[in-house]
Amino acid sequence: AATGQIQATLIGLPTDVGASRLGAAMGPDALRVAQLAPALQRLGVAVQDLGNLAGPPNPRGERDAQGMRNLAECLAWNRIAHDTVLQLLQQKRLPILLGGDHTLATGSISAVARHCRATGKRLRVLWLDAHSDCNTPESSPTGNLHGMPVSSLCGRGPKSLAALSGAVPALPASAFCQIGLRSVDGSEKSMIRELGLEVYDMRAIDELGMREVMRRALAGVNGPQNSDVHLHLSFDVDFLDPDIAPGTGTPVRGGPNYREAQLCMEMIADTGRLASLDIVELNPALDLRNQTAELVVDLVQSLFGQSTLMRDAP
Ligand code: EXY
Ligand code: MN
Ligand code: MN
Ligand code: MN
Repeated sequence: AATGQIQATLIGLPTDVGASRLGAAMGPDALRVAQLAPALQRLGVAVQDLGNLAGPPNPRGERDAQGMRNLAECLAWNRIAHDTVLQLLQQKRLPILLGGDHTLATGSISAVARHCRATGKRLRVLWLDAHSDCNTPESSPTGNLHGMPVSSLCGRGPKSLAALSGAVPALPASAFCQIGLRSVDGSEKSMIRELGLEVYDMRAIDELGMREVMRRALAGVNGPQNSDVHLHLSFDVDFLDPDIAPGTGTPVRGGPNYREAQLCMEMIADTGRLASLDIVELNPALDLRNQTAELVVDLVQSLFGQSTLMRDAP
């Protein structure tokens, strides 16, 4: 491959064990139907697809004594996510995790954090989501583990998930930046405070505009002084307004529109530091003619540098 060419690997993790609604398990194939790999290849990215990896089926369990649903299965899927992402990072590839529900970010980001520790990179995680995903088994209203990955990664969640990275917490809470929030449980508001999470909710986007929000979110990522930053994007499809992205299990109205989402992706692309990506919570069973998957592919093109004009670096 040419020097400097991005070598990306698609990892299909077809599971919805962390959610209440079924269907996110079909997310990887919907993205393939929407031509994700060819879209990246057109932008000069070399793409390998590992296909869908196998894991345990969804037992649709009730909450256990600790308050969690399907913990054993979630842990198994997250071990697969962790091991696969870690191996790809060691091969200098850019892992693109195709979920699957958002629990899987526990495994992928645990691997990214482990890799950054080993290589001396500084990790920044952008978390695009309608939700803050920082419940604990005790605080969760549902027991669904897709509402807990952030607290797990910050060392507060279920112990087995929190320990995947080989260090607890897997990363400091200050590494996170959450954007697009508009559905946050009361207990999560306390957790956001306690952890000191950097959050730009929809009100911040309304008041500041997406451009300023992203300028702030990427302040520690852009520029030559930050060339040692590994930027991870965890993209929950429910970040997007459900008018344009109905194919997701926990939609919340009032999200970013197409142009705001596209600018968000373009400004991430401009940093040149994107090194790993999760695309999660796409639910084709709730979609209309795969339009949400097609929208995500369009946005991922912006994320990998598609732009209307040739522009100078920021
Ligand atoms: N806060 C709610 C819960 O914990 O059950 C809803 C979480 C939805 C999580 C989605 C994936 O981002
Ligand atoms: Mn989420
Ligand atoms: Mn969400
Ligand atoms: Mn476009």
